[in-house]
Amino acid sequence: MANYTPKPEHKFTFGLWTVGNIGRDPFGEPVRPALSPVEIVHLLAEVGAWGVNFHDNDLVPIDATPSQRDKIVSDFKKALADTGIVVPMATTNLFSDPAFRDGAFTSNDPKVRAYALHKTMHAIDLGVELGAKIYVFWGGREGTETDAGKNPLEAGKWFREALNFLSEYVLDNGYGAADGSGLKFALEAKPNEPRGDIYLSTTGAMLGFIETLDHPEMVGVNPEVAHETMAGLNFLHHVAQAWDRGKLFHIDLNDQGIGRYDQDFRFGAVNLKSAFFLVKFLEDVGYDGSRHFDAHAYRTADYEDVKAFARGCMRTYLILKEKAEQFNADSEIQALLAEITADDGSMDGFKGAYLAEKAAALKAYTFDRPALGRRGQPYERLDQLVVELLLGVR
Ligand code: DIG
Ligand code: MN
Ligand code: MN
Repeated sequence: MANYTPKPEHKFTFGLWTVGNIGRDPFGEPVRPALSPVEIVHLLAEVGAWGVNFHDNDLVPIDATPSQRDKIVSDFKKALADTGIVVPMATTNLFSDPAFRDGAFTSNDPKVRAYALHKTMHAIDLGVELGAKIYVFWGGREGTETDAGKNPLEAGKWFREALNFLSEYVLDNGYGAADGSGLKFALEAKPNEPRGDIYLSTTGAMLGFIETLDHPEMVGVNPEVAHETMAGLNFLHHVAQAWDRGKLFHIDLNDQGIGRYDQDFRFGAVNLKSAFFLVKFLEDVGYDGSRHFDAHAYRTADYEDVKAFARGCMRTYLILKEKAEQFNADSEIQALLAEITADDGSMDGFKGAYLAEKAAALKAYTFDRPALGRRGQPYERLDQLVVELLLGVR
């Protein structure tokens, strides 16, 4: 039996808010006692994680005094030193406090927009102090319930202005550079919840938005499985587009039923096949970033079950990684792929960049259209082999 023990090189991370989730939901009170950041770091070390991430207020309460902040941070640093757990990513909570009830960077209130910048600059300082190299922006409150009171163009401009301002802050403080080295931003999309509709609702929308920024090379995306899946979209296709643009700076792994609220289930808990194709893609392309499990245990879990949840996220990733290696080594699968992608070279003259003579020759070429339509593809055979690989009978 192979060993699916997580190791640092796997770069498995969890947010303080994930294994520290106390089970509150819109219809129920907390079910688990709160753990301190130090206790969470030790729990993550016990289960074999590599890193821990945090929102500013997961670590430092929003009303902490400067001396309380310093004590919390020094205790946290000691826990990191004692365990070897690192901090690859940090982010700002711009969604819990009532001040953000109408958004943060896109609030209609200029005082709130300014406060969101104030809070984020302090949170970036904290993240950098703890070693973060990726800074995530999830705009949980950047949206509307009615479009009567906010022009989406104006909201987009405010969000762009905030990210340009914060990019300059990062450059001005030497946290990062214009070529994208050092601290980078990763924008996380979600279609809705907690707002009725959230702006920039998919990873694709974020990729388009990034190109409108002053320093696009500093900004990438943090796609989350649950968020594209909530909207009924193919998460892998969004990840592939981000990778194609060199913008997959981070990724939030979990699982989700289509058309449900944001379930943030254990990785692989709902759709093993899409989890397999995602892991295969990340491993095949050599993604070298964090494998961040932005997920939480069932509300029915006690802390032993929370640890099982965390171990399950990592074990499932490693098992699927092994299945991807088996897929790539499976002669029957590879033979089918060769058949599917067969190319007799007859179209080589028409491939690649445009040339006038190429276009003329192609226009003049006589295709046997009925023959094109007669060619089937053995996707049923191939997919069944994947299913049997995942069921452990290959
Ligand atoms: C929710 O999916 C968001 C917040 O948890 C956090 O801002 C971000 C970081 O992964 N994901
Ligand atoms: Mn989520
Ligand atoms: Mn997330």
